[in-house]
This record gives sequence, structure tokens and C-alpha cells, in this order.
Amino acid sequence: MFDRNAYEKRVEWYQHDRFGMFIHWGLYAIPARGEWVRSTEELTIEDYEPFFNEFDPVDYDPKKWACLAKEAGMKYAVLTAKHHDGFCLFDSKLTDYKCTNTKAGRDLVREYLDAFRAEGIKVGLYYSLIDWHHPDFPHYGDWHHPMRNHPECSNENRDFDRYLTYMHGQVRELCENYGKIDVMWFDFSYGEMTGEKWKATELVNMVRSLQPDIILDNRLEVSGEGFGSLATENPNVYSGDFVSPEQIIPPNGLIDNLGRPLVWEACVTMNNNWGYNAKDKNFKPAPMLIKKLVECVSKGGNLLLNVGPDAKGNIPDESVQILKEIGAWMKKNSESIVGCTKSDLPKPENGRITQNGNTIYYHVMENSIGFVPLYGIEKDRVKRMRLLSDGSELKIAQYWTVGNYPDIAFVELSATPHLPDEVDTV
Ligand code: FUL
Repeated sequence: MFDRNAYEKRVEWYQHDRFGMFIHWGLYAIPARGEWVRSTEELTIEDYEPFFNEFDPVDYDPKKWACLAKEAGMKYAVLTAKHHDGFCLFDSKLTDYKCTNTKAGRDLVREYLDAFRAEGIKVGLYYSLIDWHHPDFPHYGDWHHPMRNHPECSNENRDFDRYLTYMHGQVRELCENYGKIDVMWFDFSYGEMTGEKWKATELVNMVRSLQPDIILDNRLEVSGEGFGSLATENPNVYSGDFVSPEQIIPPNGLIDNLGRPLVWEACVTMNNNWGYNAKDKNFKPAPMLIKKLVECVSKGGNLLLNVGPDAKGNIPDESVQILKEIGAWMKKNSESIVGCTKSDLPKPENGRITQNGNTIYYHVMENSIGFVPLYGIEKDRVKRMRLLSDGSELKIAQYWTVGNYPDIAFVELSATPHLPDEVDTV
């Protein structure tokens, strides 16, 4: 039975924390053409084998990653324990295809968990339902399986139940052997491969019995395209805890069929790849990402921002730089992100609004018109206004009536002709 109270309690920290780091890391960092390289280039297991033999992340120091995430103001993280290529960053007893059998010789997931927990960051694991390496994972209805065009490679002897036993077993290992896991990020369903095809109910029950507070995404049911759904009110349907729109921010946030806000997280790349891609220098500037973070929170959602460390274990310099810039803004303004959510006030022309209880955070992103109008807030309801970055007083310039909004409080920005923060002054 779906227990709404338990659900709301479970997702409380997650809706409070708002900003997380996604980490896509694996053998694909060596070819450095993104995490889908085995499929896009239709590489066989043999073609891909050299990367397993070579993998030697000599610079892997998750403490550095954790410090960077913390500096950026991120409160949780999600690392790919296994991506679609099937390679495991943890010491699974169910396969030899794992990091402890490479030159790395270490359990990379365990070290990540220890390092991030030590910085007070909540820890999540991404686990791919799809597995291009496992001999029993089929390539019919393939969703671009690397072997899709190999005539000699049939599904005949593939036993999907055997794969499910393996997959469930690995998820059990992650839930049993690594202490408290805060988020499990399954990826992904497609066509008929959804829900009970993965034995989702059984899987989720097992996960919840081992990790009662864990938060799950909705991809045991759907893919990340579009917005997906959360069947929270239907006790007979598996239901994730949050919707996981990919590379897209819902225009107005998301609501369920009863009009209540849904829990959601937009996952977003910094350049155009999740896994390391040496040639992709198309990084989004930090100011844009700060605005995207504010946008997510102003619509009641989270932002999970991705990094793709290289084969040696270093987060690319560009990403480090971006995270530091975001961190500099967060240092002064995180109060307007963490603990905040969507406001009932209308979106202003020159920015966005986030809210925490009776406190409204007005994000001025453009100095276009020169006023900060608080539509929907009547005269005398504003106790005080402060610039978040330095705590200094802002004066209400005047009250006007605009259209249907009576007695709107205005702050005159001409008093501060240059916005102290040209990205987003709060
Ligand atoms: C997708 C995957 O196929 C991508 O490689 C990436 O992991 C993204 C977050 O989810 O569905």
C-alpha cells in the first residue's frame, strides 16, 4: 500500500537539499567519446576489452570530488555504480567485470561513499537496468544495443530471468554491503521493458526492506524523456519517489492528477555528454547553470548537475572552474536555494522567486526595467527587505496598484544602479 505520510517524510531531506552532483564514470572515460560509445560505434566485447585491461585511475581521490561538490553548495551526489556497459565500480561477487579486477584494484564505490559522507554529503548510486556486457541481457527491442546489427549474435540462448537474478543480486549487494544509501537511481525503461519486466515490485520491496529511507527515481517505469509520471496514488503500480526529467526543465514544475506538486529532479550535463568526452568543450557557462538551478527551485524541483571524470579520475578543469563559480554564488546565496521551493507569487519579468515559509527570495537576473515589483504582496505585509549577499537594508520605494494587484511593493533598483551580482542578485 502506498503510504503518503511515509513518502512525504522520506523525501523531506531531498526536497530541502535541492542541488546534487551526478557523476558518470567508468571504462568509457578511456575512449573519451561519451558513455554510449560501445553502442554508438557498435563495439563488440572484444573491441571494448582493452579499456578494461588498461583502466588505472591513478588520480582517483574522491575526497577531492567531495570537497568540490561541497564548495559548489551541492548537498547530495549520485555515482554510476554500473552504467549500460555493465562495468562495475564496486566489488560485486556476481561478476568478474569490476574495478577490483582492473589495475585500479580498489572498490571505487566504497571510497566514493566514504569520502562524500565524510563531507556531510548525502550519497546516491546510479544503477543501469540495461547491461550490454551480460550474456543474458537481450538485444531485441534493443534500445541501441551494441550488438544489434551482428547477425551471429542472437537472443536465442539468452535467459532474461537469469539476468534479473543477477541484476537483483547486484542491487542487493549495494543495499547490503555499503551502509546507508540515500538515493538509488535506476536507469532506464523502454518499450515493453518496464515495471514488472524488471520485477520492479519485488526489487523495490527488497531495496526498501534493506534501506527503508532510500529514495528511488521513476525509471523502473519510464525513461528520462519527457517528464514521466509518479503513480503515487495507485498502490498496485510500482511508483518511484521522484520524476527524473533529463536535459529538460518542466515549464511550470510538475503536479499530480490531484493538482499537488510532484517531487522532481532535472538531471543536466555541463557540456553535451554524461561520460567524459575529450572533444566536447561545449560547456554551459556558470551563470547559466546558476540560473537553471534557481529555475528548478522556483518550480519546486531539484537540479542534479553532472560531471564526467576522465580515465585517470580527474574532473575536467572546465567543470572544476564552473563548480567553483557556482560555489562563489552559493556561498552568499544558498539560503535562497536550500530549504526553498516554489512560491505562489507570479514569476516576475526580470527574474524568479523562491520561497521558504514566510521568506521570499526575489532573484533579480536582469536590470532591465529598474523596479523590483512584488506582485501579490500587499502593502504592510513586507516586514523587511534585505540584500541576501551582504544583509544590507533595501527600502520599499513606493506602493502602486498594477492591474489586479493592489498596493504592490516596489523596490527601486535605481538606488542600486549596478546590481551587486550581475548573474542573480537576491
Ligand atoms: C540516460 C542514459 O542512457 C545516459 O547515458 C545517462 O546516464 C542519463 C542520465 O540517463 O538515460
